[in-house]
Amino acid sequence: MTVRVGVIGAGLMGTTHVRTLGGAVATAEVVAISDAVADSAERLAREAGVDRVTTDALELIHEPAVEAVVIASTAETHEPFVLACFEAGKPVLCEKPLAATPAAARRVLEAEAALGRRLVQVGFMRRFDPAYVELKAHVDAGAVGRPVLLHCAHRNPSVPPGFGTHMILTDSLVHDVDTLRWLLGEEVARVTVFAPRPSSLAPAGVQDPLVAVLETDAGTHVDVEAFVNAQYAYDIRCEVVGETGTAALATPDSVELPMGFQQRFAAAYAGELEGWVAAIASGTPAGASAWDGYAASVTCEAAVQALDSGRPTEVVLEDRPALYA
Ligand code: ISE
Repeated sequence: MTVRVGVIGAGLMGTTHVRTLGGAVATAEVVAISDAVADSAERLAREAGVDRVTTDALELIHEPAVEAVVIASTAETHEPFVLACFEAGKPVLCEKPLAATPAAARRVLEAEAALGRRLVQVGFMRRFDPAYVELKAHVDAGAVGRPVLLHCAHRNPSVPPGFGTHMILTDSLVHDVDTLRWLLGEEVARVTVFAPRPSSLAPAGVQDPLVAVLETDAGTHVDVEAFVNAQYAYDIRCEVVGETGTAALATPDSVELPMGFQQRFAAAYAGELEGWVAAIASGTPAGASAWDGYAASVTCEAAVQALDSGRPTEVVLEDRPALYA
């Protein structure tokens, strides 16, 4: 069975998804592309050999030939486009964040809970990264005993212009928030953010790196160094310290480290899209749910408050609908 996919957004992530769907996912076919900028949509459609091109994402969502949708447009568009997919009854893979604010993410989650079936998967691709999957399998098998600490690092060589201090938390740390929740099966209860001496190579006014300490509801402590102008490479680390041992994410040798997340997580993006397509075929949802998107969004907002206030900040999640039990 081949799933016919429409892709919204022809920027960096939309392009990555179209190329991955075309090259690495035999069970999917991209049949439509939209972008608010006509030239961008047309460029990507030409590259991918796709005929249906539009600047109107809602038209793409309601197009009968489109069976499932990938959303890779700007964050503010995620809520209306995901809700339109719900209305059309179409499965949707939405890039992170699920929505631009925690309140918007909550509205999406409540709309899906009211539908009574999971239609949205959030693009937290690390859950499909072979090294993370192996680490989780170790931890789940009890290889390190009960986890007590996680030490993580999220380093980008550089980020695009305009990437400010809060984005380090909402755009980068958000991945570590999702992986810690997924690895541990625990929710974050409190977050504190420390601002060390900023790198002189970060743009003026940007506080980089940051160190977040996240405490889970079970008492596990997770420290994450988020450093987005680290210059030397794209370097992602994670070590789980348990009561009887430790297990770390397999990372390439320093000479082999990639410079970009597209290379580092190429297998993860392919696995994410394959998992999504397989879930559509089987009817059993995979990957991060709207609840995961909502929880990550609330946690990152609390991290922003923690940084701005210089104080530990509680993460308060509203009730979890039965759909996400
Ligand atoms: C970017 O949006 C991503 O999703 C990358 O995985 C992350 O490493 C980067 O820091 C973000 O800006």
